[in-house]
Amino acid sequence: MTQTQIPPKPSDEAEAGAAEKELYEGFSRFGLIPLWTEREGLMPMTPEPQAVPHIWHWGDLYPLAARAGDLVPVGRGGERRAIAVSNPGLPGLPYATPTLWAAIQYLGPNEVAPAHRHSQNAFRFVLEGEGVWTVVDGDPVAMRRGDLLLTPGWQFHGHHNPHPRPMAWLDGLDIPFVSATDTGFFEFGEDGVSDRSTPHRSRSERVWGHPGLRPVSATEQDTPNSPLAAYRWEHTDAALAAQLEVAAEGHPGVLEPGHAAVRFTNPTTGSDALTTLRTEMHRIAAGQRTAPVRETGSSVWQVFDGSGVISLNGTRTDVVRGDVIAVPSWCEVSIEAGTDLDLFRFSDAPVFERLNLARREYS
Ligand code: 1HN
Repeated sequence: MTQTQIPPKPSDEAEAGAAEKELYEGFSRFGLIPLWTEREGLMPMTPEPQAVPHIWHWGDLYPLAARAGDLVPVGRGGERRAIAVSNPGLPGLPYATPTLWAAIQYLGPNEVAPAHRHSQNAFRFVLEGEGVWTVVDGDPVAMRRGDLLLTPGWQFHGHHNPHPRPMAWLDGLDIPFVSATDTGFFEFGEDGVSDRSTPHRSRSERVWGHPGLRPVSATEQDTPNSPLAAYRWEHTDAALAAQLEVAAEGHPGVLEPGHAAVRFTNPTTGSDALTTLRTEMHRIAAGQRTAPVRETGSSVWQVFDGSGVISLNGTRTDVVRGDVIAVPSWCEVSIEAGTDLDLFRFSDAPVFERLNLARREYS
């Protein structure tokens, strides 16, 4: 048996320097990095995200998406005419934050985005317009302003626009998270979409879309993602309006004064609608300002209606309908409503809550 060679202790400074150099060369040669050179980067006192707070204005996004509609065909291969926001702190990556993808997708008259499926969870949120159907596992789901449409992981989905008008919407996916964890799978479906019918209500909504009523059926299992494919604006709007009314009558019901919020949930479990993505709609009454708050995990907001000012780590920016806002981990956020202000928000909170890494601090 060969014995491990232990180098003799260096006797003077020059020898110590040479010995240290040799030690670090040894680390490098064998693929090792000592903690003492890396500790601060590995374990900051509070989160130090590379992603930065950033705002993309709808007035810049939409014309470019429309131009892409003129110049770039949609079809097999590229799959979607989706243009992702790229956080300036994550240069070259099509990521809003380290975990969240957000894109504007544009589909022209009579165009079809072909069916496929992937393990990434996805949703669409419609800022304006209507006339596209997203066909989710064979169920055609109409898309209209204010609606949230779900495409849970591994369900086939394609979109078609049978109308003479183009339509654009916001896509949200957990692509960066799935990429970082090497858990992505993808499969092509048939060319086009399986069902070109255009029902007002999908089968999913007809079965699952009745408040507080769970179907008693032969398949009564809870599902990790929501079986409800569409959350309609008329319901979201009514829920937000009612919260503010109840609060105005002197009863509890809102998140904070003048600030109503609802979360889109999975009716089988009451948890978030998608396992990796939290989706919410917020309404802030004109003149109200939300309490500054920091949270771990990141989020993306889109102004749905109205205008106001968003403060991100103390920097104030005016926002109007359609603007998309990236909020990195531990960034302090406060929103002031100029007019009554409706905002859609999505985040990675379900992941960090499950992992016991969720933290929130009010300033
Ligand atoms: C996707 O399937 C959609 O279905 C949108 O609309 C964006 C980005 C990357 C990969 C798949 C969609 C996507 C996507």
